[in-house]
Amino acid sequence: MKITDAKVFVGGPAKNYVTLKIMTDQGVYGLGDATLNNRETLPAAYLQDYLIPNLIGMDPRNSEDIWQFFYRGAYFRRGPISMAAFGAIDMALWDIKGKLAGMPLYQLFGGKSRDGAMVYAHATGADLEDLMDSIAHYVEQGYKAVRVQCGIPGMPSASYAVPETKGEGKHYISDFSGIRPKVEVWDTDRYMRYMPGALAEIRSRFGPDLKILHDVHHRLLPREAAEFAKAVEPVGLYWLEDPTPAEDQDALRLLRQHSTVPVAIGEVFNSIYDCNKLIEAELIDFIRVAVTYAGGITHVKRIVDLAGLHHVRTGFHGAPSHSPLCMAAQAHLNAWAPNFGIQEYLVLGTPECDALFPSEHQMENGMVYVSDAPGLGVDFDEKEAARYSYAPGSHPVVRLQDGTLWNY
Ligand code: CS2
Ligand code: MG
Repeated sequence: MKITDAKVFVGGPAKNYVTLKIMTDQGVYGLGDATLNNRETLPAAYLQDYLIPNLIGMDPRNSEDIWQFFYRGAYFRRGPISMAAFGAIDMALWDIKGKLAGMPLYQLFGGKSRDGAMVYAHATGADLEDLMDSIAHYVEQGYKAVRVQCGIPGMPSASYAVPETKGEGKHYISDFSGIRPKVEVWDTDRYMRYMPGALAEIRSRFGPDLKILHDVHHRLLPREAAEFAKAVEPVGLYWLEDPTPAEDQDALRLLRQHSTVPVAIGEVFNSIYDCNKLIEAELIDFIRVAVTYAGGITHVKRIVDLAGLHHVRTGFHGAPSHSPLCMAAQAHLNAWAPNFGIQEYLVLGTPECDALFPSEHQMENGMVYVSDAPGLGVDFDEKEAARYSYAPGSHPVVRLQDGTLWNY
């Protein structure tokens, strides 16, 4: 069996999805997601210029060897652009494998460990009352877990995940348009003083059963993160996410010595070598890698298995930048993983997105139910894809009040 061709598509409804389609001499094709948020053209170019010319003629069933060939063969290892490109190839090869076997991917991993996988939504408010409304909206829809972010009084601009424009319902619209980033201003002291009390009010309003998550987005120093974790301990958070800059694997030691708050980290990691120390030292409770950014199913499954040895559960990244293909790969891993925790999930299911990526995966009452279709269980409509093109975007940059550049 041979790979005969592969194509890359960039674009989508309000997103620059990077979709890879690998064709074979047996008519079976596979699909993968290489969407590196706000840097989408780079994995696309890597695929087109270097990887696809090598893929043609390879046996698509040898997904492990193909992964090793590209990873080792590049000589310069890791990095988000490479790993997103390898991730798309790997997803597409697993998709082909599942279709050849006539089985959904979770069966190839070891079958189902659960019927539905719990997901969490994003509740956002310009202030606490606004956030309470947003949480109530998701609770009414049946979500059991909600990530909560709100504006901080006296902060000179919107804080992390609180865009200035409010869209329909309780959703805020992230405006990442344009190649030049917007600037947000951050004030650690005000955040540290305000947020623990706000989280406590959310807990008392919604009671003990709601799983409450909060994302610090790498903004605190290790000592500050330890103080913050101690302060929010009575709230009983499901997790505290990215309390410190993620590239320092030792930064969480201090937090761990001072608090038992569950810690989640890893959305910016792209390899097992970014998190092996964290996992082995049991400094975290949830690993947040994404199948797209961390080299596909083959590599992420290794991370999940290492995590399982150390009581670390999964909480895969599920920001809207991941296409339904990545979310499907994660849904199959979530159905199987003995150490599944939770899945971040934003409703992608607009009619436009469903038309571009038809699938039978279901979301109901805050749970995702994986489809039994062979492979990833998601298709890609090339006619629909022709409607979209690339539109450059950027993440905001963050500065302290004196102008010092900080972590977005
Ligand atoms: C966030 C992300 O989902 C999350 O937890 O931290 O939305 C992150 O800001 C984006 O993925 C950046 O591309
Ligand atoms: Mg995050």
